[in-house]
Amino acid sequence: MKILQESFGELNGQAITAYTMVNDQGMEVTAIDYGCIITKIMAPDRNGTFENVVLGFDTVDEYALHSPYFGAVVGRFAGRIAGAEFELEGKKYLLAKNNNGNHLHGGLQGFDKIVWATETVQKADAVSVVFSYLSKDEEEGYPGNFDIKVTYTLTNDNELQVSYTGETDQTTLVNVTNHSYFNLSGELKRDILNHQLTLKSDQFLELDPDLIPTGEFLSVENTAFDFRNGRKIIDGVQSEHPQNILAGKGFDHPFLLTENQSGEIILEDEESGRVLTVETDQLAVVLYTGSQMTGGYSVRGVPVRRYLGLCLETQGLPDSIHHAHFPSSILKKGEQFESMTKYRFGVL
Ligand code: G6D
Repeated sequence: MKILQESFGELNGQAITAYTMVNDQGMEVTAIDYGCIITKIMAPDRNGTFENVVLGFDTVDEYALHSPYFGAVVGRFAGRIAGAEFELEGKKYLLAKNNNGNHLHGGLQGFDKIVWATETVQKADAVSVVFSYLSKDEEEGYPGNFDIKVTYTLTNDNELQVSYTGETDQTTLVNVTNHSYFNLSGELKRDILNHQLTLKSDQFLELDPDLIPTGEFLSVENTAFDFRNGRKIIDGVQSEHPQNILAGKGFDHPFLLTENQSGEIILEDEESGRVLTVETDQLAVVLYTGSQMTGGYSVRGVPVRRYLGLCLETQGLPDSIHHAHFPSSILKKGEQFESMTKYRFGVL
């Protein structure tokens, strides 16, 4: 097990550093202190060939210019907040309107655009990079000084563990996730339409035309949203379900998980033999199939296009502050925000 540290250029005069965690099986995970962005995950296929399985760039300028949150930690509040405002304990807070008049992914300078402080930890069978940041009171319009740590740990079982801890000195909203785009074909050889996804989820959130939850929980039964027994992503692209069409012919939906830490999310690519198992303590996962990646730049030489990658953003429910029947994303002073999501890479 080792961690390599190297320069990843600079942004606005600030040096950016890349950390590559390597385990004894040859798996590698590279992340940079800008946005805690995971830039590369080298995982084996059924023949033991290690290839990159996430969308990412080799320069920080490309992230600043093009990235739709590739690999980044997203927050203070991942997902959308309707009207870019909310009321908490009798006070109204105004946020950036950075997505059709609503607030998306923490605003203009969300956690994905911060240079985080880092430290590394090396153990016999696991290595970690610990990212920390103090999100100041009223930063991006959110109340409270929110002190957050994100830890990436690579184990010798080819598992990447992402854990979040945080606390605030005032009541605030917190919903953080990692926004990696996975493509198990390796080096973006193919798109993700033939990836098979299995999800332990009976319900998903209905979205309105601005992709804001309406508050309705829809059953997956007899729809392309039913991933309980495994389903190819292409089914959602070819589906005539209004919600698949609304999401740009695909998915951009929060799914409520019926189980946690029990193989609740499994992504498979038959051709490469790669399997990604995601386990989380979060109540939901947003499946986003990249239907808004419409071009204009390349990803390590591959012209970007729809369905080149998919996201499995484990998190709370978007816009929960405006839906009293949704589980809350409110964090109060004295409470500890804690969450862990594990990404285990294997082969069929
Ligand atoms: C689009 O609607 C989608 C979001 O879910 C995604 O996170 C973003 O692109 C990158 O806005």
